[in-house]
Amino acid sequence: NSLIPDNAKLKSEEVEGQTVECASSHANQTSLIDTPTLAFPSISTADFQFNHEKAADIIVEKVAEFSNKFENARLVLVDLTHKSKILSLVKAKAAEKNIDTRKFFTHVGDITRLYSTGALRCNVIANASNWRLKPGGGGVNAAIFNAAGPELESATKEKVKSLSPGNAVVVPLSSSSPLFAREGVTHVIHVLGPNMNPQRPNCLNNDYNKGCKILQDAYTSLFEGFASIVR
Ligand code: AR6
Repeated sequence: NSLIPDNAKLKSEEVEGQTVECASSHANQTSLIDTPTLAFPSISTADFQFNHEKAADIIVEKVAEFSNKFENARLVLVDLTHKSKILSLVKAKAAEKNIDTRKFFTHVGDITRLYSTGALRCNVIANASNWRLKPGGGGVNAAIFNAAGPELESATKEKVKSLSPGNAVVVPLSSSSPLFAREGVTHVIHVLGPNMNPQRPNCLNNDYNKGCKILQDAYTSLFEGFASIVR
């Protein structure tokens, strides 16, 4: 709580481009600020070229499995634009499955600026990582390492040296990291998904039997990692 600046407490939340006034009383503000929230990008669906329809099914399946396990926590799928195909697919499939929109929703924005530009509080963000857990390489990985500063690279190195596909690692962020100070992000969870891009390591050559299993494992590992922080 103390991490959130006072002047921020009266801000409204923006969900899917719609501004929802949600902090009119002190009690409401407190409950909202206290709600642990994981923002995550769609793993493997850009640089790693994983099929969007299949990825959307897996995201919704895993969200349905995990969202009920969290009594007081939210999962938010984030992408950069309103034109995002993966966000539209997931939104439609989540509605079909009647997933509680208080526990899971989609949001358009930069995952490194969710609070400062979208007024969306997320204490944990996920990264679609590479196996070496190195900065750069484009996509959300480059954005998160850039925004977090050198603190994220050193904290990551302290935890693990590499990741195999389908796994995730929780990295606590130092309070000196700009991502912590500006956005209120206390942890980054690196996730390595399946790769269908022949230009990248561990390419599965369109083997979607393996690919779907690895993507399911990746989300299980991500949501279990988040659960370990919330508990
Ligand atoms: N905020 C929110 N979502 C984003 C952002 C951002 N700043 N940037 C990208 N996305 P990708 P992958 C979305 O390619 O397919 C890296 O080079 C994007 O639109 O980042 O798992 C790593 O080092 C898409 O929906 O990850 C790996 O080598 C999603 O994030 C490789 O790419 C994931 O896109 C991983 O490829």
